[in-house]
Amino acid sequence: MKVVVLTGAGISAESGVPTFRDADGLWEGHHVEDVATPEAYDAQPFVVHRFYDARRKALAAVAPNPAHHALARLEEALGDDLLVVTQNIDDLHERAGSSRVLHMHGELLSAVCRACRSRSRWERDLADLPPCPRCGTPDLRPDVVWFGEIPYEMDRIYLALESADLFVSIGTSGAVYPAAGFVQQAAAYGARTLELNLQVSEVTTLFDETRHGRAGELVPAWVEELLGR
Ligand code: BJW
Repeated sequence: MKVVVLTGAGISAESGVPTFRDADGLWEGHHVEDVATPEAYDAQPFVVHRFYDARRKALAAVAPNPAHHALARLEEALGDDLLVVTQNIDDLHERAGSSRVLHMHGELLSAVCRACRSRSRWERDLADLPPCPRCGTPDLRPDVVWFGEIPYEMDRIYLALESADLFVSIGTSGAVYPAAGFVQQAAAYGARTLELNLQVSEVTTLFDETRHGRAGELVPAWVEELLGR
């Protein structure tokens, strides 16, 4: 059985990573839509750098939770038949042991040079304008996908959705496209669809089945069920 899992901020919430649109979703009074655009970066690069530098630093203090670990166990069982598509820029899936993960909105631990377009693994701050390791230009930005930019890996994601038997969405509000449209694409190609979320999302009605609760409980239970244990 081929399974595609889409994850959003809700899967990392119990690890202590704030979501975007829940009660604690504001950052220094900004909505994510105010800081996650190329226009915001051009207008106030230091505000945007501080937002991402703070989140990159905070990664060191968080750890994968039972939901991330359960998906890693599912990969052990299904191998290439599981693909995790994450909108999250943290590295908690990888730290739990998952390797088949596509970061469609980029990664906190990566920087992209606006001069030479090269992408480099990046663990330090960017606000102090360090030089690009490849070309030396001090014009690195977070390697993340902002509103109006094209998400990464779309070809591989659409191909996986076309052949999926099961599409599962975990902890995402369905407020942001194209990810919010994956349920309809997967269903159109014949997949069964399941949503696991703390509460009703903007696309809940599009799923064959929805379960409400915390990802740290729902995901391990669903994985055990799928593996017939
Ligand atoms: C729990 C839980 C627990 C909490 N357990 N659950 C009109 C129609 C269609 C599209 C558009 C449109 N107008 C504009 C667009 C396009 C635009 C868009 O979608 N805008 C919307 C505002 C409408 N999209 C884009 O611009 C995208 N690009 C694009 O479309 O390019 C064109 C193209 C596409 C495809 C092929 C070719 C071309 C780019 C979008 C980029 C989004 N970037 C961000 C920032 C990334 C970097 C960063 O992290 O800072 O991505 S914005 C932010 O939102 C981030 C997230 O990945 C994304 C989604 O958020 P998520 O993960 O859903 O979090 P929340 O907070 O919203 O929800 C958390 C959920 O968890 C909630 O449901 C809780 O209930 C739940 N929860 N605790 C279980 N313990």
